[in-house]
Amino acid sequence: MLKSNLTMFFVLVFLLIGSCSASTPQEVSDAIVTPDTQQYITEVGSKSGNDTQFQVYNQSLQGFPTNGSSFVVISSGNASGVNGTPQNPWMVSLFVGSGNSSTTGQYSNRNNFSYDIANIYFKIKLPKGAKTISFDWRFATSEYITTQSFWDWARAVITYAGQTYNILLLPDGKAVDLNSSASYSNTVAGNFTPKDVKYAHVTGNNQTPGVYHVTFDVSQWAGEEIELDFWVADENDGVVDSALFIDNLHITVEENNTVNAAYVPMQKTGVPMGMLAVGVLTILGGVIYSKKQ
Ligand SMILES: [Ca+2]
Ligand SMILES: [Ca+2]
Repeated sequence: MLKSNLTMFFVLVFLLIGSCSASTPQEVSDAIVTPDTQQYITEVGSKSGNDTQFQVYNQSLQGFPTNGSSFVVISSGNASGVNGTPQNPWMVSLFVGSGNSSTTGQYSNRNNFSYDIANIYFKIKLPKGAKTISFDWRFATSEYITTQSFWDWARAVITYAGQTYNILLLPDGKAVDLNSSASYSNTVAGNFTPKDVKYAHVTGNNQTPGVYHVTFDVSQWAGEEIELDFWVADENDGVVDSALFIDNLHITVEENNTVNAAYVPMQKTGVPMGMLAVGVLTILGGVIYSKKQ
């Protein structure tokens, strides 16, 4: 009896630790890349930051997840335990001591030194007929938006043939940081909605509500490999943190290229192509017939 109780105790402890543990780049990828886009990811990894700065969530926060049952928070501090009620600045703070501008070459939008730089990168082999890459995001911070001494920042950078494109932009086209996001953010003192995270400010206020969505045209690189880097960092000091909420990373492909003979499970079912066509036509006929009824 005692032994089974002890076993149950350790199982519970394990589950509790497990639910709060940091996430690996592969877990991040599994959580945010849509099922039909997974096949195009050739490599995922991290160039900067430690495990505590990446966290997969399997719960509803700030309108996420927007695809599937999980999403990711990437932070310049501890990314776990951000669920709660909005707090005044300093409440979600940690000097992580991971990469800084000297090691990553990444400086803030006003070119200041940065700390606790978190990165997740994806190498993506775009299929023939690739049209766009897209994802959903929100920028959150525990910094003082009113005093604005520390312009923490976030980027999503596509690299192809040495050229880089930051596609994480606010509705006015500005790159994301504490300063530029202020006019788009909920505040603890104001109308913070939904009130389910500890951050002092999160983008998506009454004027431009909800989760933001990026769509970027990649058709010029169809068939080629590109890289996508997500970056989040502290500026000037590492103590008060900021974060990026991400989900629904997706590549759209021209319809002619989405159905490929290689993906038709011919060997599994053993149904000859002709029979398959008859079956599809029969179903279509049934649909048309039932619509006419
Ligand atoms: Ca900061
Ligand atoms: Ca930090």
